[in-house]
Amino acid sequence: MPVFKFKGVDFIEFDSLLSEDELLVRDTSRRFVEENVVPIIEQCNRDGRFPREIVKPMAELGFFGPNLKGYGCAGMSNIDYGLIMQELERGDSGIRSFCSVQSSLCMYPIYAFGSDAQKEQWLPAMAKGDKIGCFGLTEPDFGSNPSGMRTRAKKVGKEYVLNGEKMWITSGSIADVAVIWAKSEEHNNRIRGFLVETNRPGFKADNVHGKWSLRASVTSGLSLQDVRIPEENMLPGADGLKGPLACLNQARYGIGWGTIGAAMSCYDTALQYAKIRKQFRDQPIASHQLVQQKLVWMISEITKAQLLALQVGRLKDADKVGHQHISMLKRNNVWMALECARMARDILGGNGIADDYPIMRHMMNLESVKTYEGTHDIHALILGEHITGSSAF
Ligand code: TGC
Ligand code: FAD
Repeated sequence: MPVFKFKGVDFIEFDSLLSEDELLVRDTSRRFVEENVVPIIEQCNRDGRFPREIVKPMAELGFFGPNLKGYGCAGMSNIDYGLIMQELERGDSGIRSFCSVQSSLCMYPIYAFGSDAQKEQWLPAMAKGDKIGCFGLTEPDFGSNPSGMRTRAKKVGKEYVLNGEKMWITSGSIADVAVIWAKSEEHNNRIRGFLVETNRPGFKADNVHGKWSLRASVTSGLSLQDVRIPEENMLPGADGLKGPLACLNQARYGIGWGTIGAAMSCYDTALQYAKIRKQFRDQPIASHQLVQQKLVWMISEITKAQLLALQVGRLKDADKVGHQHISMLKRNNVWMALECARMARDILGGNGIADDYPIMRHMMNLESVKTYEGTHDIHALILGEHITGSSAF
């Protein structure tokens, strides 16, 4: 079975739009993935194992909280952050997921909404990969509509007591700290964020088994039964649903870039395969018009997705990005990558379903990516509300 080495995908000299520093970040991340992810990921996927051994090496390259400043974080731009996500997801969406959650869903809320003491306690350790975080927003009965959540925090003396269930939580059972979103009785039942150390009595994380997607990522259900935390563990700066939604803006932005990486992996594999696979008159399938049409669709959509991601990133770096821009990026680029994976799978014929090639794994992963961080249709409704002024939720 031929092993294809990734050749990079750049149709319109996209690289000329990146600075030397940005290219360095991209190439360093690319090398990391070639050396540390590609050789092990198919086996991890088969075994349903998250490769914890790559957490420290990722930390050493500054992959955790890369766009945060201070506290041991790398202080990179949002474009740099996006390029890291692109390369990680070219390896596997589960590896990018781990970084998204650590960086955008745990470190970011502590950075943006935390007290000085919370920042000092958690951010340097999380940047080093010594502590792992998870983000508990979704509940068994409240996914797209998190405002209905049932998890409650009750103030008792100088503690909060938390009760509730969270579902589909990435890194749940390997986390040292969980950012738990709960309705706080003390705050008129408004949603607040709480830092819950996962070794507290009453906290339990059970892994979801039988997943056909994101198999190299840990996904857990969380149960909180009378979990007591000191009052200092509440995030003082987050009030209402806009707190967790602000974190989701960061992570959705990273997904917008990450999925380009998955699409590049599928396109590059399909192109290399089509050039050597022969059918009919001893011709490579790449010479057939219908195969070319699929490859052309893929490279066109990947190129458009790169430009969209770059512009949203530039807006983000200039502090001009709106959550509607990020919704368009997440929605379009996940759809684009999933369509690329399906077409690439088709081009490989029967070989497309085997894990000698990365395509089917990307395709299965992307089904989750289409759903989490706001489903494809929820982002359509967010965009629809923005352009019409009418909410259709
Ligand atoms: P709505 O009334 O529209 O908004 C409530 C308040 O939030 C403000 N807001 C935002 N703020 C910041 N960023 C955004 N993107 C925001 N969108 C809205 C809004 O202005 C309002 O503020 P205020 O001051 O008036 O209170 O809220 P709603 O209840 O109608 O719901 C809105 C909706 C549907 C958009 C939201 O609930 C939503 O996005 N649903 C999707 C849920 C979701 O994305 N869950 C993700 C869970 S985490 C995850 O999936 C991690 S996967 C990790 C991985 O492995 O990579
Ligand atoms: P539902 O909300 O029940 O949606 C089901 C279907 O109904 C979807 O097609 C949806 O688009 C549609 N729908 C819902 N409402 C409307 C409407 N008003 N109009 C039209 N269509 C609608 N959550 C976390 O908090 N933290 C995590 O770390 C995390 N990691 C995840 C990892 C994985 C692998 C997965 C699969 C999920 C993860 N999630 C996480 C949860 C994820 O965010 C939710 O699955 C997602 O928000 C959708 O919620 P749901 O699954 O309850 O689907």
